[in-house]
Amino acid sequence: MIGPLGLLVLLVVTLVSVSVTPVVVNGTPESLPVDCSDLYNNGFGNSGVYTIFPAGPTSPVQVFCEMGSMDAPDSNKWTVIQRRTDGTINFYRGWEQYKTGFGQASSEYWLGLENIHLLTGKKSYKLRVNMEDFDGGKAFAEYSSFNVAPEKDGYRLTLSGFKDGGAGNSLDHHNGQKFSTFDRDQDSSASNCANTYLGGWWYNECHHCNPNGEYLWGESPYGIGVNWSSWKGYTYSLKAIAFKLSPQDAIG
Ligand SMILES: [Ca+2]
Repeated sequence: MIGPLGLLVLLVVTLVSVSVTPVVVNGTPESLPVDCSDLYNNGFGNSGVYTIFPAGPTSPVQVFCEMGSMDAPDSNKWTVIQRRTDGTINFYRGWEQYKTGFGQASSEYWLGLENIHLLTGKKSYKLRVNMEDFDGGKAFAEYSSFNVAPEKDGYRLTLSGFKDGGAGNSLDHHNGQKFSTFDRDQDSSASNCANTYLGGWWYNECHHCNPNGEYLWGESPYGIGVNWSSWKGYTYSLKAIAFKLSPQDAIG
């Protein structure tokens, strides 16, 4: 039996032990993981949500890692930088939100332009874009190099080495463009593309793909949905799309 004093002590001990439980950090200060490939090499083999440090030890960021499967042990370890799956997260946001990131690593999110820029400055990455329609169709596009410039250059996109996985090359139209949001128009159009097409993107004049557009479940008005025009055109909003990075030297 524990008396009232015993219960009080137990409660205090429990509270103290909860409050001082350290935050679990994947890796030591000397080897903080920059991306999912680092985590995999540190022994974390399962796909899921992890913490990475592309901006250094004081700026942890949550990310979804696709680690492949036992059947394909040499496959790439993908760091997801953008994902749409169900429309639960609003992607019509301003510059500061696109700069720092938003959403949930377990569902829909944007990693943030600053994080993506810092990532692509630390290693040489390839990009894969996987997508799905509402009838079970799947396709992808891959680029052997992907880079995002610093904010002072408008987070300009540079990519090359297209490989077609059935989706077509809709991202090529955006190569060399600065990033635009409704409150920071850096596109090549006289209009405000982000405002017209309801997303934030490397808009040109204006887009061939709109992955951060409005989530609209298939047939939808021209250009405002989650479009990948070379696969499904401008009036079809995809069920799912994900942008993910893997180091260029990875096998697969
Ligand atoms: Ca404009």
